[in-house]
Amino acid sequence: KVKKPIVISTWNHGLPANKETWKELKAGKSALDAIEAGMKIPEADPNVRSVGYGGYPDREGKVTLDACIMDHNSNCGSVCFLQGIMHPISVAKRVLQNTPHVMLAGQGALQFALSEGFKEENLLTPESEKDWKKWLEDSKYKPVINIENHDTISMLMLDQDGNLSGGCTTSGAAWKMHGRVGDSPIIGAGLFLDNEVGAAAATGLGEAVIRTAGSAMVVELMRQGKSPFDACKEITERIYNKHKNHKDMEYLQVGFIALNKNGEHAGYSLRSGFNYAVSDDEKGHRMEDAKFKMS
Ligand code: SD4
Repeated sequence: KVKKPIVISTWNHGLPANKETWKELKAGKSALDAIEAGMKIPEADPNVRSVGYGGYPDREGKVTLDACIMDHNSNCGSVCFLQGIMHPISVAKRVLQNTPHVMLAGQGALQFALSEGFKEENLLTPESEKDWKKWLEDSKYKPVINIENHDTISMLMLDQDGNLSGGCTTSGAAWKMHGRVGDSPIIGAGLFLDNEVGAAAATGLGEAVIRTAGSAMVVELMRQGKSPFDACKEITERIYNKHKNHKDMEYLQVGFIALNKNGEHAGYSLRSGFNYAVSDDEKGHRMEDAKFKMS
């Protein structure tokens, strides 16, 4: 029997996001509206240091945001390298709905957001500014694995009608180069779904996920008959094998979540510490620890 609706999303900040999404879904909102509503919670929360407002800036002290959203008809909207907008997930949804394109970047994304009525705001909190100044003292770029147990929020949904959709939003890797874009806004890397098969999303070091077309590969393995767990595990292992002798290996963390058309789900990560939120009618809202390859 198909378990639906079901919503899963990455990390501890996925729990409040899931709760909001669930509420909206139960109130009759569309899948995309419900995903947007949930993702806005961590985006607006200054204590979530890896998403939206309060996210760590790049090495020039600029908070730059990546987000995307995708529906069951494979319609996609995405923004990358967007600055000064509190809710990149909402702008991504407008790209999907109101433009002939999939992805808008930087100044162009900002221009579009402003034309859609979004307000420009300063997203660098005093706390983030302080941390950035401290980082400038020796200014070494070295991603920290599982930053405070959260990173990108990626959400996947199987709705009441049995349709899949998903979204991602992040401020990206802390202290990145100005202009760096991660996996999260890239359809096929940070997020992918095929309504015939399943959905997958990534968290962790975006470069490694892009190099391997991570989320698209997880979905493709599910198409070939793998369970969400086996698909996430196989692609995580592939990423490990590709990076064993790579300079990124020292700080490499990647994690995937996946959901198939039957409502079966899983998470798997390279290193320990990854968890994800699950919401369904049977057991309500809870966190599940992902299995992992190494500690
Ligand atoms: C990215 N996956 O931009 C995102 C989030 C992150 O270190 O900060 N990773 O790569």
